[in-house]
Amino acid sequence: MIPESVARVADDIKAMRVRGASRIAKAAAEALLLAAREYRGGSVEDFSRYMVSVGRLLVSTRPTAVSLPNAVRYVLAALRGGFSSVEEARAAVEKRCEQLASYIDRAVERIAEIGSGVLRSGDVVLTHCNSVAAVSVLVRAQQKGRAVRVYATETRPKFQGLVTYRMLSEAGVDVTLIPDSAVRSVMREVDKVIVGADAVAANGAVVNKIGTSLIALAASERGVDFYVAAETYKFSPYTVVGELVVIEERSPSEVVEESFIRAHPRLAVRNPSFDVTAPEYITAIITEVGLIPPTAAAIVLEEVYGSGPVSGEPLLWSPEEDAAL
Ligand code: RUB
Repeated sequence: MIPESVARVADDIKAMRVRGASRIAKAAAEALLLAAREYRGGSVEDFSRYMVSVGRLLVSTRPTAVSLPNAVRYVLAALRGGFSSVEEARAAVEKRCEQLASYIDRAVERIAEIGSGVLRSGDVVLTHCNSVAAVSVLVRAQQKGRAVRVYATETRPKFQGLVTYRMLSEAGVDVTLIPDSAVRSVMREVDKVIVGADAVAANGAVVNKIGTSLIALAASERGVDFYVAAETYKFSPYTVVGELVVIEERSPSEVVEESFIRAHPRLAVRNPSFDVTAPEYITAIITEVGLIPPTAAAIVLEEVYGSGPVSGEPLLWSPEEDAAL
Protein backbone atom coordinates (compact mmCIF):
# COMPACT_ATOMS: atom_id res chain seq x y z
CA MET A 1 0.00 0.00 0.00
CA ILE A 2 1.45 3.35 -1.05
CA PRO A 3 1.19 5.92 1.78
CA GLU A 4 -1.06 8.92 1.24
CA SER A 5 1.84 11.37 1.68
CA VAL A 6 3.70 9.65 -1.17
CA ALA A 7 0.63 9.52 -3.43
CA ARG A 8 0.19 13.24 -2.77
CA VAL A 9 3.69 14.05 -4.07
CA ALA A 10 3.02 11.90 -7.15
CA ASP A 11 -0.22 13.78 -7.70
CA ASP A 12 1.54 17.15 -7.29
CA ILE A 13 3.96 16.20 -10.08
CA LYS A 14 1.16 14.92 -12.32
CA ALA A 15 -0.97 18.03 -11.79
CA MET A 16 2.10 20.25 -12.31
CA ARG A 17 1.88 21.78 -8.83
CA VAL A 18 5.52 20.67 -8.82
CA ARG A 19 7.04 21.20 -12.25
CA GLY A 20 10.36 21.70 -14.02
CA ALA A 21 12.82 18.83 -14.42
CA SER A 22 15.03 19.48 -11.39
CA ARG A 23 12.13 20.22 -9.02
CA ILE A 24 10.48 17.00 -10.24
CA ALA A 25 13.67 15.00 -9.51
CA LYS A 26 13.85 16.53 -6.04
CA ALA A 27 10.21 15.78 -5.35
CA ALA A 28 10.79 12.17 -6.44
CA ALA A 29 13.70 11.89 -3.97
CA GLU A 30 11.47 13.36 -1.27
CA ALA A 31 8.64 10.90 -2.08
CA LEU A 32 11.01 7.92 -2.00
CA LEU A 33 12.39 9.12 1.35
CA LEU A 34 8.86 9.45 2.76
CA ALA A 35 7.96 6.02 1.39
CA ALA A 36 11.02 4.40 3.00
CA ARG A 37 10.31 6.08 6.34
CA GLU A 38 6.64 5.11 6.34
CA TYR A 39 7.21 1.43 5.52
CA ARG A 40 6.17 -0.90 8.32
CA GLY A 41 6.95 -4.58 8.75
CA GLY A 42 7.66 -7.23 6.13
CA SER A 43 10.90 -8.68 4.80
CA VAL A 44 13.75 -6.99 2.92
CA GLU A 45 12.25 -8.45 -0.29
CA ASP A 46 8.83 -6.97 0.53
CA PHE A 47 10.45 -3.61 1.23
CA SER A 48 12.29 -3.76 -2.12
CA ARG A 49 9.11 -4.61 -4.02
CA TYR A 50 7.24 -1.84 -2.22
CA MET A 51 9.96 0.73 -3.07
CA VAL A 52 9.92 -0.38 -6.72
CA SER A 53 6.13 0.11 -6.82
CA VAL A 54 6.58 3.63 -5.42
CA GLY A 55 9.24 4.24 -8.08
CA ARG A 56 6.88 3.05 -10.79
CA LEU A 57 4.12 5.34 -9.56
CA LEU A 58 6.48 8.33 -9.61
CA VAL A 59 7.86 7.53 -13.08
CA SER A 60 4.31 7.23 -14.45
CA THR A 61 3.38 10.81 -13.46
CA ARG A 62 5.03 12.68 -16.35
CA PRO A 63 6.77 11.11 -19.32
CA THR A 64 9.29 13.65 -20.69
CA ALA A 65 11.63 14.94 -17.96
CA VAL A 66 14.28 12.21 -17.82
CA SER A 67 15.45 13.60 -14.49
CA LEU A 68 12.51 11.66 -13.02
CA PRO A 69 13.44 8.09 -14.06
CA ASN A 70 17.12 8.96 -13.55
CA ALA A 71 16.38 10.05 -9.96
CA VAL A 72 14.21 7.03 -9.19
CA ARG A 73 16.73 4.63 -10.67
CA TYR A 74 19.57 6.26 -8.73
CA VAL A 75 17.74 5.85 -5.42
CA LEU A 76 16.45 2.34 -6.10
CA ALA A 77 19.95 1.17 -7.03
CA ALA A 78 20.52 1.26 -3.25
CA LEU A 79 18.37 -1.87 -3.03
CA ARG A 80 20.95 -3.90 -4.90
CA GLY A 81 23.11 -4.20 -1.78
CA GLY A 82 22.61 -7.36 0.31
CA PHE A 83 20.75 -6.40 3.49
CA SER A 84 20.07 -8.42 6.59
CA SER A 85 17.20 -6.24 7.79
CA VAL A 86 14.61 -3.75 6.55
CA GLU A 87 16.27 -1.16 8.76
CA GLU A 88 19.54 -1.55 6.84
CA ALA A 89 17.80 -1.37 3.46
CA ARG A 90 15.79 1.65 4.59
CA ALA A 91 18.95 3.44 5.71
CA ALA A 92 20.60 2.77 2.32
CA VAL A 93 17.59 4.22 0.48
CA GLU A 94 17.41 7.25 2.79
CA LYS A 95 21.10 7.94 2.25
CA ARG A 96 20.69 7.95 -1.53
CA CYS A 97 17.63 10.26 -1.35
CA GLU A 98 19.63 12.74 0.69
CA GLN A 99 22.67 12.43 -1.58
CA LEU A 100 20.52 13.06 -4.64
CA ALA A 101 18.79 16.14 -3.18
CA SER A 102 22.12 17.64 -2.22
CA TYR A 103 23.64 16.76 -5.62
CA ILE A 104 20.81 18.61 -7.37
CA ASP A 105 21.48 21.76 -5.33
CA ARG A 106 25.22 21.60 -5.93
CA ALA A 107 24.79 20.96 -9.66
CA VAL A 108 22.57 24.02 -10.09
CA GLU A 109 25.05 26.09 -8.09
CA ARG A 110 27.90 24.95 -10.35
CA ILE A 111 25.87 25.66 -13.50
CA ALA A 112 25.20 29.18 -12.19
CA GLU A 113 28.93 29.68 -11.79
CA ILE A 114 29.96 28.21 -15.15
CA GLY A 115 27.04 29.71 -17.08
CA SER A 116 27.50 33.23 -15.72
CA GLY A 117 30.96 33.08 -17.33
CA VAL A 118 29.43 33.16 -20.82
CA LEU A 119 27.50 36.37 -20.11
CA ARG A 120 28.88 39.88 -20.54
CA SER A 121 27.68 42.98 -18.76
CA GLY A 122 24.84 44.54 -20.72
CA ASP A 123 23.97 41.37 -22.65
CA VAL A 124 20.33 40.99 -23.66
CA VAL A 125 19.30 37.39 -22.94
CA LEU A 126 16.13 35.63 -23.93
CA THR A 127 14.79 32.72 -21.89
CA HIS A 128 11.77 30.47 -22.23
CA CYS A 129 9.49 28.70 -19.74
CA ASN A 130 10.81 28.46 -16.18
CA SER A 131 14.11 26.72 -15.67
CA VAL A 132 15.79 26.83 -12.28
CA ALA A 133 19.13 26.18 -14.01
CA ALA A 134 18.72 28.96 -16.60
CA VAL A 135 17.44 31.43 -13.99
CA SER A 136 20.37 30.60 -11.70
CA VAL A 137 22.80 31.56 -14.50
CA LEU A 138 21.06 34.91 -15.03
CA VAL A 139 20.88 35.68 -11.31
CA ARG A 140 24.54 34.76 -10.77
CA ALA A 141 25.61 37.11 -13.57
CA GLN A 142 23.65 39.87 -11.84
CA GLN A 143 25.26 39.06 -8.47
CA LYS A 144 28.70 39.22 -10.07
CA GLY A 145 27.99 42.76 -11.23
CA ARG A 146 27.47 41.65 -14.84
CA ALA A 147 23.91 42.92 -15.16
CA VAL A 148 22.00 41.50 -18.10
CA ARG A 149 18.61 42.47 -19.52
CA VAL A 150 16.24 39.55 -19.95
CA TYR A 151 13.29 38.83 -22.20
CA ALA A 152 11.16 36.08 -20.66
CA THR A 153 8.49 34.48 -22.82
CA GLU A 154 5.13 34.06 -21.12
CA THR A 155 5.16 30.36 -22.25
CA ARG A 156 1.68 29.33 -23.23
CA PRO A 157 -0.42 27.52 -22.37
CA LYS A 158 0.65 27.24 -18.69
CA PHE A 159 2.41 30.62 -18.34
CA GLN A 160 5.54 29.34 -16.57
CA GLY A 161 7.21 32.54 -17.85
CA LEU A 162 5.42 34.42 -15.09
CA VAL A 163 7.32 32.35 -12.53
CA THR A 164 10.55 33.24 -14.34
CA TYR A 165 9.55 36.90 -14.31
CA ARG A 166 8.95 36.74 -10.55
CA MET A 167 12.20 34.91 -9.77
CA LEU A 168 14.32 37.26 -11.87
CA SER A 169 12.69 40.48 -10.76
CA GLU A 170 12.95 39.45 -7.09
CA ALA A 171 16.69 38.96 -7.69
CA GLY A 172 16.94 42.47 -9.14
CA VAL A 173 17.36 41.38 -12.77
CA ASP A 174 15.90 43.71 -15.42
CA VAL A 175 13.28 41.44 -17.00
CA THR A 176 10.60 42.05 -19.61
CA LEU A 177 7.80 39.59 -20.29
CA ILE A 178 6.87 38.96 -23.93
CA PRO A 179 4.23 36.81 -25.63
CA ASP A 180 5.77 33.70 -27.19
CA SER A 181 4.88 34.99 -30.64
CA ALA A 182 7.11 38.08 -30.14
CA VAL A 183 10.31 36.00 -30.03
CA ARG A 184 11.36 36.61 -33.65
CA SER A 185 10.58 40.33 -33.36
CA VAL A 186 12.78 40.87 -30.32
CA MET A 187 15.56 38.54 -31.51
CA ARG A 188 17.25 41.47 -33.30
CA GLU A 189 18.03 42.92 -29.82
CA VAL A 190 19.09 39.63 -28.25
CA ASP A 191 22.74 38.64 -27.67
CA LYS A 192 22.20 35.18 -26.17
CA VAL A 193 19.43 32.68 -25.52
CA ILE A 194 19.54 30.50 -22.39
CA VAL A 195 16.95 27.81 -21.78
CA GLY A 196 16.70 24.72 -19.57
CA ALA A 197 16.15 21.10 -20.57
CA ASP A 198 13.90 18.22 -19.69
CA ALA A 199 16.06 15.73 -21.53
CA VAL A 200 19.32 15.72 -23.46
CA ALA A 201 19.66 12.86 -25.94
CA ALA A 202 22.88 10.99 -26.71
CA ASN A 203 23.16 12.89 -30.03
CA GLY A 204 22.99 16.26 -28.24
CA ALA A 205 19.38 17.06 -29.15
CA VAL A 206 17.59 18.89 -26.35
CA VAL A 207 13.99 18.35 -25.29
CA ASN A 208 12.50 21.37 -23.58
CA LYS A 209 9.22 23.27 -23.28
CA ILE A 210 7.21 23.55 -26.47
CA GLY A 211 8.39 26.53 -28.49
CA THR A 212 12.08 26.08 -27.64
CA SER A 213 12.91 24.78 -31.13
CA LEU A 214 11.20 27.78 -32.76
CA ILE A 215 13.29 30.08 -30.56
CA ALA A 216 16.40 28.16 -31.66
CA LEU A 217 15.42 28.72 -35.31
CA ALA A 218 14.91 32.44 -34.75
CA ALA A 219 18.27 32.63 -32.90
CA SER A 220 20.04 30.76 -35.68
CA GLU A 221 18.59 33.09 -38.31
CA ARG A 222 20.28 36.02 -36.57
CA GLY A 223 23.45 34.22 -35.47
CA VAL A 224 22.50 34.51 -31.79
CA ASP A 225 24.23 32.03 -29.44
CA PHE A 226 21.84 29.45 -28.00
CA TYR A 227 22.79 27.91 -24.64
CA VAL A 228 21.09 25.13 -22.71
CA ALA A 229 21.56 24.89 -18.93
CA ALA A 230 21.20 21.22 -18.04
CA GLU A 231 22.44 19.09 -15.17
CA THR A 232 23.84 15.68 -16.11
CA TYR A 233 20.83 13.90 -14.57
CA LYS A 234 18.83 15.34 -17.47
CA PHE A 235 20.95 13.40 -19.95
CA SER A 236 19.05 10.36 -21.09
CA PRO A 237 20.86 7.02 -20.82
CA TYR A 238 17.84 5.47 -22.54
CA THR A 239 18.65 7.32 -25.78
CA VAL A 240 22.03 5.57 -25.91
CA VAL A 241 20.19 2.36 -26.68
CA GLY A 242 17.95 4.06 -29.24
CA GLU A 243 14.91 4.94 -27.15
CA LEU A 244 13.14 8.16 -28.10
CA VAL A 245 12.14 10.73 -25.51
CA VAL A 246 8.35 10.63 -25.12
CA ILE A 247 6.77 14.02 -25.74
CA GLU A 248 3.96 14.64 -23.29
CA GLU A 249 0.59 15.65 -24.76
CA ARG A 250 -1.53 17.50 -22.25
CA SER A 251 -5.22 18.29 -22.00
CA PRO A 252 -6.95 20.54 -24.60
CA SER A 253 -8.43 22.40 -21.63
CA GLU A 254 -5.00 24.00 -21.07
CA VAL A 255 -5.33 25.59 -24.52
CA VAL A 256 -9.02 26.60 -24.66
CA GLU A 257 -11.76 27.06 -22.07
CA GLU A 258 -13.86 23.99 -21.21
CA SER A 259 -16.97 25.96 -22.22
CA PHE A 260 -15.52 26.48 -25.74
CA ILE A 261 -14.74 22.77 -25.97
CA ARG A 262 -18.33 21.94 -24.92
CA ALA A 263 -19.75 24.42 -27.45
CA HIS A 264 -17.67 22.90 -30.27
CA PRO A 265 -17.92 19.13 -29.93
CA ARG A 266 -15.92 18.57 -33.14
CA LEU A 267 -13.08 20.83 -32.03
CA ALA A 268 -9.63 19.30 -32.53
CA VAL A 269 -6.84 20.56 -30.27
CA ARG A 270 -3.22 19.42 -29.96
CA ASN A 271 -1.27 20.33 -26.84
CA PRO A 272 2.25 18.89 -27.03
CA SER A 273 4.16 20.12 -24.00
CA PHE A 274 7.74 19.77 -25.26
CA ASP A 275 9.71 19.86 -28.49
CA VAL A 276 13.12 18.80 -29.74
CA THR A 277 15.91 21.21 -30.67
CA ALA A 278 18.50 19.65 -32.94
CA PRO A 279 22.16 19.84 -31.83
CA GLU A 280 23.09 22.05 -34.84
CA TYR A 281 21.17 24.92 -33.21
CA ILE A 282 22.88 24.64 -29.84
CA THR A 283 26.08 26.59 -29.15
CA ALA A 284 26.85 24.76 -25.89
CA ILE A 285 25.25 22.92 -23.01
CA ILE A 286 26.09 24.33 -19.58
CA THR A 287 26.40 21.35 -17.23
CA GLU A 288 27.81 21.02 -13.72
CA VAL A 289 30.79 19.16 -15.23
CA GLY A 290 31.59 21.97 -17.65
CA LEU A 291 30.50 23.80 -20.79
CA ILE A 292 30.18 21.16 -23.49
CA PRO A 293 29.32 21.15 -27.19
CA PRO A 294 26.09 19.19 -27.81
CA THR A 295 28.13 16.67 -29.78
CA ALA A 296 29.82 15.68 -26.49
CA ALA A 297 26.53 14.50 -24.94
CA ALA A 298 27.41 10.86 -25.56
CA ILE A 299 30.73 11.34 -23.75
CA VAL A 300 28.96 12.88 -20.76
CA LEU A 301 26.55 9.95 -20.71
CA GLU A 302 29.44 7.51 -20.84
CA GLU A 303 31.33 9.31 -18.06
CA VAL A 304 28.39 9.89 -15.76
CA TYR A 305 26.51 6.66 -16.25
CA GLY A 306 29.26 4.35 -17.53
CA SER A 307 27.86 0.86 -17.15
CA GLY A 308 25.03 2.27 -15.04
CA PRO A 309 23.99 5.22 -12.88
CA VAL A 310 26.78 4.30 -10.50
CA SER A 311 29.66 2.09 -11.44
CA GLY A 312 28.77 -1.55 -11.87
CA GLU A 313 25.00 -1.07 -11.86
CA PRO A 314 22.75 -1.91 -14.81
CA LEU A 315 21.91 0.99 -17.07
CA LEU A 316 18.21 0.47 -17.39
CA TRP A 317 15.60 0.08 -14.73
CA SER A 318 13.59 -2.63 -16.41
CA PRO A 319 10.63 -4.79 -15.34
CA GLU A 320 12.99 -7.81 -15.48
CA GLU A 321 15.26 -6.17 -12.95
CA ASP A 322 12.24 -5.35 -10.79
CA ALA A 323 11.25 -8.97 -10.84
CA ALA A 324 14.76 -9.97 -9.83
CA LEU A 325 14.70 -7.73 -6.77
C1 RUB B 1 9.49 22.91 -17.62
C2 RUB B 1 10.57 23.10 -18.63
C3 RUB B 1 11.91 23.57 -18.12
C4 RUB B 1 12.80 22.36 -17.85
C5 RUB B 1 14.07 22.73 -17.12
O1 RUB B 1 8.35 22.29 -18.16
O2 RUB B 1 10.44 22.81 -19.79
O3 RUB B 1 12.54 24.38 -19.06
O4 RUB B 1 12.10 21.41 -17.06
O5 RUB B 1 13.76 23.25 -15.87
P1 RUB B 1 7.08 22.00 -17.20
P2 RUB B 1 14.76 23.16 -14.63
O6 RUB B 1 6.69 23.29 -16.58
O7 RUB B 1 6.05 21.43 -18.13
O8 RUB B 1 7.53 20.97 -16.18
O9 RUB B 1 16.02 23.83 -15.06
O10 RUB B 1 14.04 23.88 -13.52
O11 RUB B 1 14.97 21.72 -14.32
